[in-house]
Amino acid sequence: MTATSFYRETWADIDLDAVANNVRNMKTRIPEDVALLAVVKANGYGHGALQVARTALDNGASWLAVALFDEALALRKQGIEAPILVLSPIPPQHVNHAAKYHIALTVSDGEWVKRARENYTAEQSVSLHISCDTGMGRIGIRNKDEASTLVSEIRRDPRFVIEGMFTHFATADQDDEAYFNEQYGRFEMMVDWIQELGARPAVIHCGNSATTLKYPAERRHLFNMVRYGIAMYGLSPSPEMVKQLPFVLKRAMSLHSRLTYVKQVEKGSFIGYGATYQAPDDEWIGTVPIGYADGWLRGFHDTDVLIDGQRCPIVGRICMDQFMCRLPHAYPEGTEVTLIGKNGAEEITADERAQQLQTINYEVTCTIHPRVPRVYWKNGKKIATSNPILTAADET
Ligand code: PMH
Repeated sequence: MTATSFYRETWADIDLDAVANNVRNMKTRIPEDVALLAVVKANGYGHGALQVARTALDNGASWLAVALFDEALALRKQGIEAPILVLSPIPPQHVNHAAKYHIALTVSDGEWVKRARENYTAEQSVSLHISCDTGMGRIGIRNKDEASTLVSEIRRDPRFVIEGMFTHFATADQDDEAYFNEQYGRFEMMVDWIQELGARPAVIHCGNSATTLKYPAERRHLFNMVRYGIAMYGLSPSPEMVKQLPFVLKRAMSLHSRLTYVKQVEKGSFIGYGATYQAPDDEWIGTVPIGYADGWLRGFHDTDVLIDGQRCPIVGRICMDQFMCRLPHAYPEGTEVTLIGKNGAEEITADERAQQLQTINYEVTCTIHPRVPRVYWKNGKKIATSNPILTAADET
């Protein structure tokens, strides 16, 4: 158990009401018999896997997915009973753990099944989802031979259950739909191959956030489950998609800190490593306790933060645990600094941060390090805090 208190005043607020809203909105837009799977890998895209998982399940999701077996196990051990799918291949010797904890695995090749069989000592069955590479080029079967080898290897042990099959789209968030349609066509063909082998599974899924937002009622793109990731956290899958969102996405993460040190420097003073900033005038400088080791990357050096509803420029290089910014005048130590989110009438979104780093919003939220405590809000009230640096025992 991680601690609930923290001693450095830097934290990420996670608005679980926003997640709940994004899940309910999506659930009401997809056909009733299409299941909603909440993707909570990478600690829920940085938002906190357990809290997001619980919120999603309470609001219409019935499945969860993660990338690592470790992430699945952590959820199980924390009391999550819903089906969990691990989306990446895991070493075959861990099949026993998967069987024991009812964690569904992704399979891509017959060789994996063979090796898993050799290691399989558990009595329980294990659910498998066949990954199909329709053009993402990451994992999955690519042709009919691979499909039939895989299915026949699986059939050699009745404890293997083919529960699902899926693919992942490489370009669903882009305006040009040609490659998406090509991938979709290949997936339909692969579903037919598996059906011809008499192994059509109960759960067939291919839609990510972008697919599901674009075609919320178009069954052919959804089969009977969709995998909801980035939009569940309130972020658009791509800048192109912002104009075609079927409902307002509510952003769940904001990032905050407080000034720990405020001083007036004389004209000509240097600030930070490399002495890259020289004050052009006498000016007020504030120090903020978050740095690149927190995922507040050095690439943010020429951007602003929000203090008292105003944009204040970061000056000098970002250090490992702190950075400095220019203040319009003196502010008391302890004044709130917003790095992502609203402060007064101003807002800096994860999308703006992504643009500043020439990356995507996914990377911005995932990169906020676990040493930044997450503070969870539900029904407008703080319900939990997680600080994995300290254990619960350290608090007593
Ligand atoms: N399914 C799979 C297999 C995924 O890898 C992802 C996201 C999702 C669903 C959810 O997609 P969404 O967040 O766009 O809704 N995976 C990744 C990735 O590997 N890199 O960026 C996103």
